[in-house]
Amino acid sequence: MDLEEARLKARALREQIEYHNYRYYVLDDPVISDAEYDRLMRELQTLEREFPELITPDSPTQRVGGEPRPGFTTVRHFTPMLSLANAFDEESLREFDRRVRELVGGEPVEYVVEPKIDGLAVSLYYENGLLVWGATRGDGEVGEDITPNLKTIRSIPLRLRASGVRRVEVRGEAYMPKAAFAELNAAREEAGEPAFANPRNAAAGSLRQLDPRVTAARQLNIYVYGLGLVEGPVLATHADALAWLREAGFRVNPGHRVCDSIEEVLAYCREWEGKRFDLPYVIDGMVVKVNSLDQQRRLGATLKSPRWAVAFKFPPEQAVTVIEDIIVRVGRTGVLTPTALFRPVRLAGTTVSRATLHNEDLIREKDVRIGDHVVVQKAGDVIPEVVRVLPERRTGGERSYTLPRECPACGASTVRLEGEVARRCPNMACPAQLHERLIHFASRNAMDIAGLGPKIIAQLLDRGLVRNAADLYALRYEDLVGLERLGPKSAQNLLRAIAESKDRPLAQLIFGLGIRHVGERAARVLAERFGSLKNLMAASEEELQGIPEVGPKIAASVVAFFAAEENREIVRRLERAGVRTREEVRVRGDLPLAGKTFVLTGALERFTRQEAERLIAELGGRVASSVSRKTDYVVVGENPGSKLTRAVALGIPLLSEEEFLALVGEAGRRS
Ligand code: 3BA
Repeated sequence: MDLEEARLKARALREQIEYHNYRYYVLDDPVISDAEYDRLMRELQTLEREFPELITPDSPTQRVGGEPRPGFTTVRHFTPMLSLANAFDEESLREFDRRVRELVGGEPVEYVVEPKIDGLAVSLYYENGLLVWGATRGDGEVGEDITPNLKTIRSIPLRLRASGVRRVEVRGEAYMPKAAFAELNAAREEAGEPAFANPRNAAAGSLRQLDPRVTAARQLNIYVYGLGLVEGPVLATHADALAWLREAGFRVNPGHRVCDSIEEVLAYCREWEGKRFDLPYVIDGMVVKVNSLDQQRRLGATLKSPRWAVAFKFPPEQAVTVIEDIIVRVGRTGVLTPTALFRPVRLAGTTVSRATLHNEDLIREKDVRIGDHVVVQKAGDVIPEVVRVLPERRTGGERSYTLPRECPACGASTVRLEGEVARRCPNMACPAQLHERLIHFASRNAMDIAGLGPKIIAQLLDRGLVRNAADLYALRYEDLVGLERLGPKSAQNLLRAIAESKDRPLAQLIFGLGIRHVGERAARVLAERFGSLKNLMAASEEELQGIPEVGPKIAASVVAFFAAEENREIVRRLERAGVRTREEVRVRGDLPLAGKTFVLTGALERFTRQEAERLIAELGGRVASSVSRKTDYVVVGENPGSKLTRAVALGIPLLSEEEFLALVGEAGRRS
């Protein structure tokens, strides 16, 4: 392939990838499978590796930076990022409205009301349509340049989907969804690392990483809500600005609404207050903004905040309850986690009766005792936590608590490693750890073994029927049928579920092994990159670290896992039991090019047109005579015609003769 051809192809791939990014991350409505998306991305990476001069700053491959950077530099915002004045009750909001109407001389005023995302305010600066930098708010005048980190957020366009924009600053809130926060903290506790207090801290910590690969693994997202400097679009209202932002490719919260009166504003705020706990992200209030930009200009700002906007803050929901007991759980990696059990209370939409106390340092800091009255709340509306003790309600009968020096499950002496907050049971064969490891292995997102829950696993362990994941595949009907709560029919079903799990995708198996720091995303990356457990086991730490999205911690942990002989033995036994340990690209029984439509243009060197068509058909593909949106590949030979132009316009992947050969060669071997 020559440079010009490569340039065309790279452009087509980028356009396609950006389009699918937009469908997936902004519209939440993907039109291709993850596997197809990954294939496009790999193709572009390969191309850019071969022709590095083709790498552009807005290429989707630039979303994960390669190298950690020495530190953050600063940037000066073109227009300052002011702060928001707060209103803590309805009367203050009415007061805000009175002042606004007075200052605009009694004109009618429209407001836009939008949810106030609890994250980190950022500014994104675009020049001639391209993202130049992204920064934190900082002191409002000068922020930290966190461009490589922000580029890992897939819903931030690297290039605007709008033309004629010379310069623009886009403002928004980067945040961590509740589910991602819960997952991250669970993993951190297992790893003996301190948990983040709430999703906002987690988002801020993730964006202030020097290594963007860490940020990339954190599943951050963004809602944009405003503009700073604007040179290009002509806008009359804030609602126009939000509509323009959406068209330009940004993620705008669909929950914004234009209101004609402050009473309507209040009603809308109440409506959102009622559903705040059901949202997948944390909001701590609603933002009320004057809609007309002309009125905004006339209202102006004080030193700190604009007079045309106010944040209506929701109170954090708290409750008082009594701690009845503190128990300790031994996790998959041996971490001892103290959990407070308290009298059930309603909180942020659910009844809660327990809260993690995280670790022994925290218990000491808060001086939490059994029998204490405590204030509880949900950290960022997600995880229940003990905010503080009410010492004035102590009666003298409260009991202090210390984490046991011996593992409550196996009696081994617990240890606390230097620099870790966690106390661990060091015994790899500890039954509590085995139990948790097996629960994890059988869980939905791992090997997905229906019917193999905590109770059954406990019985299997008690009876010595299993000691690790590989033992599951040696279970016989006689072993199962005697278990409590397991009749003949359930035993049959469980056996079938275990057998069916042998065919799970490699990524799920890797995740199921429970390697420290290897979550679902990392497992997917590793499966894709290595294709088999055998290859993964042979990978060096350097090789692993060379993968974007795989940080040094994951790399070290994978190597350590496979260095342990018992783990290597488990893998060997899984293989022998017939568990799939390599990625299978095609669905069994299907032809390798099934469902794929090709168009040929130009002369091929090694095939006549007829030979090429026959080959494609033999492998299950179809050859069409003209390019349409349904075309999967266009094979480009010498002197291609207008089909190439059309393919580029539609963003259809192009294949050179070599690539076509590689594709059918590979497919041919597999069939
Ligand atoms: N709207 C935060 N400030 C916001 C532009 C003004 C503003 C916010 C907002 C000042 C949210 C202060 C930091 C800042 C841009 C300054 C929102 C949210 N509007 N929806 C009125 O959802 N958290 N934060 N950001 N300039």
